[in-house]
Amino acid sequence: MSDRLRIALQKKGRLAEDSFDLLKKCGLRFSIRGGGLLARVKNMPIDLLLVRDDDIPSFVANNAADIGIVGENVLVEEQLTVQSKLDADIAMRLGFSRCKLCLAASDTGKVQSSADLNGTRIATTYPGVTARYLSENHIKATLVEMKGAVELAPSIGIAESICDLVSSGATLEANGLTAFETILESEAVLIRSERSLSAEKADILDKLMNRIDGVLKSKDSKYIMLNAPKSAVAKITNLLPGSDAPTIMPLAGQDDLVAIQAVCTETVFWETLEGLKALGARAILVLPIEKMMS
Ligand code: PRT
Ligand code: ZN
Repeated sequence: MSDRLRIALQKKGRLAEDSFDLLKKCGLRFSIRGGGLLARVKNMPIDLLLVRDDDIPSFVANNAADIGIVGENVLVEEQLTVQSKLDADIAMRLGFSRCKLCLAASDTGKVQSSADLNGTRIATTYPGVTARYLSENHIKATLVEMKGAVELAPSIGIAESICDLVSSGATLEANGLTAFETILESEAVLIRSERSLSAEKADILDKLMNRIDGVLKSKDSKYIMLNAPKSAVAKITNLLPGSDAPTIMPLAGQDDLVAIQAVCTETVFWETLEGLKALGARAILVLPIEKMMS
């Protein structure tokens, strides 16, 4: 393989746009056009391998790609169902495409909780993760493996419950189903194998992961600027969410006031601003942060 770092990404689907977006925010310049399998990053030695999400863990494990971005649900399922140990694991959590793998059943059926699962049928596209849950909880049930449309299984009479991904819950509701147990929480993850990379690739991966870290940190971070009475500085700085060491500066011609500036690494809510104001803070500005590197 060449010394260009190869990243396996979902070509089309729920992960694709957010994965492309994250890499673009990291400064990678590329365009995804047509049906090509490979897209070249113009300004860094990186190639993007555009595939179905299910193939990403094995492509990384088998050296078709160096790293990949995939749902944790797909990675864990592959780890549990592949014959020998899968050489691909989480290098970084990415915080998007969050969803849960849940057991769900009809409100009127005989399964209302995990305690009712013994001797019943569960339809799922995640036999590995579902079987692990059943075994850990000493439940004996039959798995009905499906390729999709799992939510229809109870109404067509092939299973009493399902185990499927849920995000808003609208699909379950539309099919008269209610989730009664979460067996896996998932988000998009960056995965890599344990193989060592060439020095060039290791370098570029290091740089990329630092940039991803910066993008993720800056997402919820805000820069706060305000003026405050000197007497309230301690209370005001205490209220700034997730900030250490704010900058405190004198204000020309205002002996009793100081200017405070701080990076807040947690969400700044309206309630926080109201609290700051109640302590005497004035001219409060909350600014977005585009990039961060520590
Ligand atoms: O074609 P390819 O094989 O690449 O894609 P795919 O069709 O297998 O996957 P895709 O694009 O649907 O999902 C990719 C990944 O997105 C999943 O592996 C999850 O990690 C993540 N994700 C996040 C979801 C959902 N949310 C989600 N809601 N994947 C699927 N769903 C489905 C779910 O299966 C159910 O049918 O959406 C429906 C439920 O959604 P709500 O909002 O009604 O609860
Ligand atoms: Zn898929």
